[in-house]
Amino acid sequence: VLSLSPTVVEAKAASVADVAPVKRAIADLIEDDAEKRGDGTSLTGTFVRLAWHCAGTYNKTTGQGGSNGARMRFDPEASWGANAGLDVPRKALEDVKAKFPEISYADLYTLAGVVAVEEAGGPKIPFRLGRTDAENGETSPKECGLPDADKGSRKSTAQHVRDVFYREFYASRLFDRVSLFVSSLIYCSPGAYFKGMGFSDKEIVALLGAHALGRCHTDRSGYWGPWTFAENTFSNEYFRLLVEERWSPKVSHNGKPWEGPDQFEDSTGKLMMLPRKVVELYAKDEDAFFKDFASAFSKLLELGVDLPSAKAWYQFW
Ligand code: ZEM
Repeated sequence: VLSLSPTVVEAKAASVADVAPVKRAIADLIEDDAEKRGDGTSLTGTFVRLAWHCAGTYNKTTGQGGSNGARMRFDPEASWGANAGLDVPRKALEDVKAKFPEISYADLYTLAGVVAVEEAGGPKIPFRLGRTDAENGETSPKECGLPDADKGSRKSTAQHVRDVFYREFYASRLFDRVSLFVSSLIYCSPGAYFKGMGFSDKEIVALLGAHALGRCHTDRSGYWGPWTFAENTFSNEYFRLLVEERWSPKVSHNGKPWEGPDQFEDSTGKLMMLPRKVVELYAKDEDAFFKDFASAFSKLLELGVDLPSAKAWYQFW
């Protein structure tokens, strides 16, 4: 909890009013682009993924990464495989940046995710301005920490889990629109990744509910299709489908990647136990999901950003 001096509180109130036109411009961009596409897809999910991949580089141990800096504009982050396709939302946001040059790219990219959630009917996300932009060549995390950013063995183990999992799913007849969201939950929940950033199991599950929005693209992740049947609407459908389908592909065993043949296990396994309770809660209680998502997403977007002391968060507004 922040203790803000009265002047800072006033300045914050002013910033909320002044950021409204930027939010409007982002919302208009989503709408106009959706009209142009005319195929039911939109920038909504892609903006949320952009915000998440900006923030998700944060490493608590080194203090590196995070949405501050907007380093995804430059290599190496621009060409990380995990960021494939995120040049699309970055380019789209250039129009907004041109209209409001005062806002940093780092604030703009994260704000776009916030606006996308809100415009899709999701909760209001607490959002503060004040991120600054890094120069090209300033430190980026050395290797891509998305989404397996914990210590030591992570590259081999987590990446391998992912590879194994993806391969199995390609081979599997169960690969369809609902399977990938199961993969995300299983892949993420046991990992030290989000925990290392200070997220609880509940917050992790709430964050993954963002997969109500958007879709997978064959030219980005290699997958195809949305997780839900209404990809531009923020809802608890991700959780409802997860509970109703009761699918649980086995991807690991005793902390190691599962190397056996394709198989599925009941969700009472260790990996799924804790999150499963939360999934059921969110599947039943959309308000609880909205509330928890708003605070977890807000927290995510501020990782590594020193807002209160920077004071810069209201300088332009
Ligand atoms: Zn996602 N996500 N995600 N995610 N994600 C994709 C797309 C989107 C994982 C994942 O496998 C993938 C979080 C965490 C994790 C969104 C939001 C958030 C895609 C498809 C994949 C493969 C990319 C493509 O092909 O375009 C995994 C493994 C995660 C665990 C760590 C968190 C946290 C999110 C937000 C809070 C969103 C909105 C999309 C849809 C993107 C779009 O373009 O529509």
